[in-house]
Amino acid sequence: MPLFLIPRDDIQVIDDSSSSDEPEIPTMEQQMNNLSVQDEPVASPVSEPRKQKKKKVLLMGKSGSGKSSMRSIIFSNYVAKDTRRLGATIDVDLSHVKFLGNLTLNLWDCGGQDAFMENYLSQQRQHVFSNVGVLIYVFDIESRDFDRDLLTYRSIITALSQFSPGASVYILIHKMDLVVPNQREDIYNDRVALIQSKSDSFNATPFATSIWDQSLYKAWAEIIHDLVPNLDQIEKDLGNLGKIIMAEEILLFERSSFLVVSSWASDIGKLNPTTDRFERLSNIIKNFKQTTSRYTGTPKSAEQFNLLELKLQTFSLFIQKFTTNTYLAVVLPPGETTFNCAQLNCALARSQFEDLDSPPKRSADRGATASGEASAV
Ligand SMILES: Nc1nc2c(ncn2[C@@H]2O[C@H](COP(=O)(O)OP(=O)(O)OP(=O)(O)O)[C@@H](O)[C@H]2O)c(=O)[nH]1
Ligand SMILES: [Mg+2]
Repeated sequence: MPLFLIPRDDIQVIDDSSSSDEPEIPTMEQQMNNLSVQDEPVASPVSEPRKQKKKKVLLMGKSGSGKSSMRSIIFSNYVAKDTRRLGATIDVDLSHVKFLGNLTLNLWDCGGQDAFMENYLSQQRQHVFSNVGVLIYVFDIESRDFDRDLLTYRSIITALSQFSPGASVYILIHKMDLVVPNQREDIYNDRVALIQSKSDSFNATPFATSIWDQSLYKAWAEIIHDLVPNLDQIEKDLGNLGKIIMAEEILLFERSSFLVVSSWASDIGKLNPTTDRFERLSNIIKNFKQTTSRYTGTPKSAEQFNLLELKLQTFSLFIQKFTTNTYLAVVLPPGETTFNCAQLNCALARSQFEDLDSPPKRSADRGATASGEASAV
């Protein structure tokens, strides 16, 4: 079978003259090694010009509800059991997360103890609630005083409508693992109905979550999906690539959180009955990276693999480091030739996607944080 070269109209073929980094496709190994991360120093947030794609994300909820735990798992390579070591957050823990494209998440992890909550609602009201892009409010399903939690939520919503009426609101009904499985749905639906009735004009999107399964990834992937710029174009290009390499499914992962930010499936891929496969894969890969780190001694935040291949009788899969901020997972029908062609073409397609997920060349905030983790400011 011939090598499928990607038509120039659809996916830009690497042009040697425009990129001195790229080899002349000598071997697959060199290709893969060349998919290096191009981190550049992160400019100080003070000196950075304000850009539209900077999003202020408020993470709120009462103390012990699990806010810092989820933040550490999604953005700082913690596994669930590591979160038992976390202490209560004092005031606001601010992180500056470089994400796809120009998107920077300014993540405000707001300590939930009463004194802090009162302070956010009074002295710091304008400071905390203005220019908010997203509010993620975490409810502890085990809370013994849900009425009080609702009152606090109501006050937060009032402050948000005052200073950021255009913000998106997500409510996470968290620690679902602590509820017996046959009661989960009923309790969840009751809580959601009550919370939504206190959400004013905000259309609060609910999720049931737990740090002990993949539900956390589903919630955060959907939240991030709503925030990523250029998504239409990315999805279109993924579809073109998928058709050319005869893939059944393609997933684009953000490289440090391993959240699925975009995907495409063929007609066959759409028949896959495992509807939670994206978040399952995120969870599996994060845990795989943890294990690799433990047994190889590499830092948790390091890039631990360039390429992962899986060849089974019914399908093949590879996950490869793709652009500066992404990994690409490709599911294919079995067959060595299709597999090799697909890998080569994905490597060739990188430059097209790098253009999409990087800010303009001379911008101060190009690339991800050097560690790939949230860095405190
Ligand atoms: N069972 C269970 N425990 C969880 C879950 N998420 C977090 N926890 C535990 O809840 C405890 C408190 O978590 P934190 O993340 O520190 O809570 P917080 O909301 O940041 O609290 P403050 O910083 O005081 O506002 C930790 O011991 C976590 O291990 C979950 O989904 N299920
Ligand atoms: Mg905390």
